[in-house]
Amino acid sequence: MLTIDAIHLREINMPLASPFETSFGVTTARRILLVEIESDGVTAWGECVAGEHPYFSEECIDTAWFITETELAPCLLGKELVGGGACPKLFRQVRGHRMAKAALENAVWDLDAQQKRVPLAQLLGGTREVIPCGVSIGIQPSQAALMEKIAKALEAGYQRIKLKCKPGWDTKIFAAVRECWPEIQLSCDANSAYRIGDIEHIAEWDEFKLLMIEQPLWYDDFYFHAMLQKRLETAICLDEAIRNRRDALAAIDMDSCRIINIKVGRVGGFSEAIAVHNAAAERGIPVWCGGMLETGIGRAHNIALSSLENFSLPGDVSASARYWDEDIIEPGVTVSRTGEITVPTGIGSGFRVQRDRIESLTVRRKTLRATTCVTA
Ligand code: OSB
Ligand code: MG
Repeated sequence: MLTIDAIHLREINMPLASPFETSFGVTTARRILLVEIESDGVTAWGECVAGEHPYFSEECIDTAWFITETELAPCLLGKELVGGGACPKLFRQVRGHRMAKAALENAVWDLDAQQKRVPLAQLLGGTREVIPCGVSIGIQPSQAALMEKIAKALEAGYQRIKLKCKPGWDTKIFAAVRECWPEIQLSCDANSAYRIGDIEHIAEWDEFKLLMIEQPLWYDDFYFHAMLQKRLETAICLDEAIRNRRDALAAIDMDSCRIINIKVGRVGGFSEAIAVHNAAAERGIPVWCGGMLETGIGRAHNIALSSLENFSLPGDVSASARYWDEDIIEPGVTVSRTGEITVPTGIGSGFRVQRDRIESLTVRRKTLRATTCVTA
């Protein structure tokens, strides 16, 4: 049993090593909500992956901060917990706000692993010793710039290249990349930039033998994705649309997708991420771990999650240096020449949090403690 004595919220600001452009815009720096929980003198961290704007999902850092402070933290503080798995029930009354919930729940799992003196990956049920890694390459200022980025990633050993795309940055780009690299594992991610009227346009991509097409249509849709999947040879992978296990079941059953991207923040925490993983595994649907431009804290949690058996496709979990000039964990995450990350075998996440560095990046903070109820 563990009891959460205090929850520290902070916002850090961190410039990205290079700008990241998707169909919703360019990100040059991140505003990130970190939570640190305290129990019996042990502390553990969680990262909230909500963006600066509510573009990927309805959440953003400011809604996450507000809901964590006013709703979620009070649900946890002072409670006796058996572990991270106890969180979803405690948070049940709050609808949505899954990224805010995940930051706290994941911190509780991390804390539990530390108290039990086991690796977080093991506590989650992971079995993989190394995880296969891919990269997500943003929309570039030019085709030449893109080719250069791909060449660099392949040289570093990454096993799969995912291209962010949108109308105007798609078919021609895929053709150019395929011409240069006919055999690599290649995929694309539209972040919902297309509509069902684009069905014939998207069907042209079959010739590029993409590993998958990620979230081409509306962020909350299964019906039109199923219609599109019927028209395609290429597998659709859903990202934004999968919020929980029930969504995964619906999407698989309707054949809206044949691959699922699991982001622990998007589904509300490790418990639900494991449930989605298991539901997909039972139905023969492979999954992979998505990324949200995380710092080392979220990245370490993604690595632990990716150690589960059905994370069989290369994830978007890549080296710290791709995102940050200096990460906030030590050592930074590194990828081998064969495009793999070794799952740490140390206690907890297996990485040390660089408190001094976090301190220097902090722009806002708040400590919440269990309010002692004075009874007459
Ligand atoms: O859709 O996978 C996505 C980044 C921010 C928001 C959404 C997405 C992404 C990425 C980058 O693709 C993944 C990463 O390298 O962290
Ligand atoms: Mg995506």
